Amino acid sequence: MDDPVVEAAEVPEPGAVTIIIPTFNEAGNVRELLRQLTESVPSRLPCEVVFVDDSTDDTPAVVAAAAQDCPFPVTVIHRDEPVGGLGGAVVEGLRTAGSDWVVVMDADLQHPPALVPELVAAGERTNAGLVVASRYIAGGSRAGLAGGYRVAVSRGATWLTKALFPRRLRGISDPMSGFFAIRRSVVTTAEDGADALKPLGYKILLELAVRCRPANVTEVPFVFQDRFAGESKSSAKEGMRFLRHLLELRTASPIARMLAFGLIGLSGFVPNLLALHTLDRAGMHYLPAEVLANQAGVAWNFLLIEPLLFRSRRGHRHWADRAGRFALIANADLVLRIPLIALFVGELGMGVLTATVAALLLTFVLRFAGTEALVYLPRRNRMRKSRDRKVA
Ligand SMILES: Nc1nc2c(ncn2[C@@H]2O[C@H](COP(=O)(O)OP(=O)(O)OP(=O)(O)O)[C@@H](O)[C@H]2O)c(=O)[nH]1
Ligand SMILES: [Mg+2]
Repeated sequence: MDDPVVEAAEVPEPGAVTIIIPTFNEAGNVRELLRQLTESVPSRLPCEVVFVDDSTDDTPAVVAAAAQDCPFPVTVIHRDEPVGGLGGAVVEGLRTAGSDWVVVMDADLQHPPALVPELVAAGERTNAGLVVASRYIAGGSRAGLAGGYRVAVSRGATWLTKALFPRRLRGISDPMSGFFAIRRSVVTTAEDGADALKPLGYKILLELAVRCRPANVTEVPFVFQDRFAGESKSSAKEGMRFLRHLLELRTASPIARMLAFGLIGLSGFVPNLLALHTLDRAGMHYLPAEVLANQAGVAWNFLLIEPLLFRSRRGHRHWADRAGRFALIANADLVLRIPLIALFVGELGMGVLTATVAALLLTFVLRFAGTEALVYLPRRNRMRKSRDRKVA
């Protein structure tokens, strides 16, 4: 990460709001954006502006030049590595902010700068921790969302997200909004603060609302404008990232993860039986065939479970190490099941069917816990140290 390149004024005024603006090649927009912010914000609310930039064009230079005319401090944090994309950039900005309120907005003028003071005022008035600028409440609209296709995708994504998180997103009609104000304390008092945030791509508001659980949420309507200049960076790839992000948030709790682990495990019966069928037809004795076919199920499970459930928890071990451990635990499950059933029937007097179900459940829980602890448990101290080194 480079040093901030612009400091138009020494320090922000007390009580100021930090406006975080992620930018990726927005050279055509940032001057107009700073002009409109200058026009509408400082007279009503002291502010500082932090651009978190992943551009490959001259956006930082354009900001530096335009900042000369701004009556508030303007900083550009240019990241050499765009970790986490747009969401990662916002988290980077949150880490540097020192103010009570932080506003996040896009650089392309789809979010009206004049609304910034109103977002913070609404939060103060209602004692909210999060104020969302919404396109979907009375007074708001999505005029600038180009084309029926994008409107449909946006609507569908909003519906899916709200259906997956009915409680955490209560009171938020527009969880896809990129324009919102949040009290910094909501982020810092959440467990692990900004470190717990693992945004993936565009949906940083979703990440904050689900992981930080602000107690009180308010919405303010706004009209989503057309892009002022430049090109959209949202793409089909972003769409896939969004779905992965949803899944990751939804399986953040161990119970939900165990459920997903079980479902993936069940799907592993398909390759297992297919392999068994093939080996059987090839004339292999059924016992070695069973053992081999089980490996097909194990491989299937590993390939699905890794990216879907443990994406952010696999960097600390080589993939071969993880695959070996995973397979060992999965096979131990099989070996353990028969003596367990014998124990349940012989010692506890259970019926064979009950004993089998009990053994299946117990080995499943053991397998899940074993996989979590022995394959994917992040070694916290080590990870933190290596990150600290990177930052330094
Ligand atoms: N730092 C950073 N900013 C990004 C990245 N991707 C997009 N942005 C910024 O995030 C904001 C939103 O991106 P847009 O491309 O406008 O996405 P959108 O508003 O969904 O799409 P349009 O409606 O077509 O404008 C803009 O300010 C972009 O410059 C990224 O990878 N890193
Ligand atoms: Mg945009």
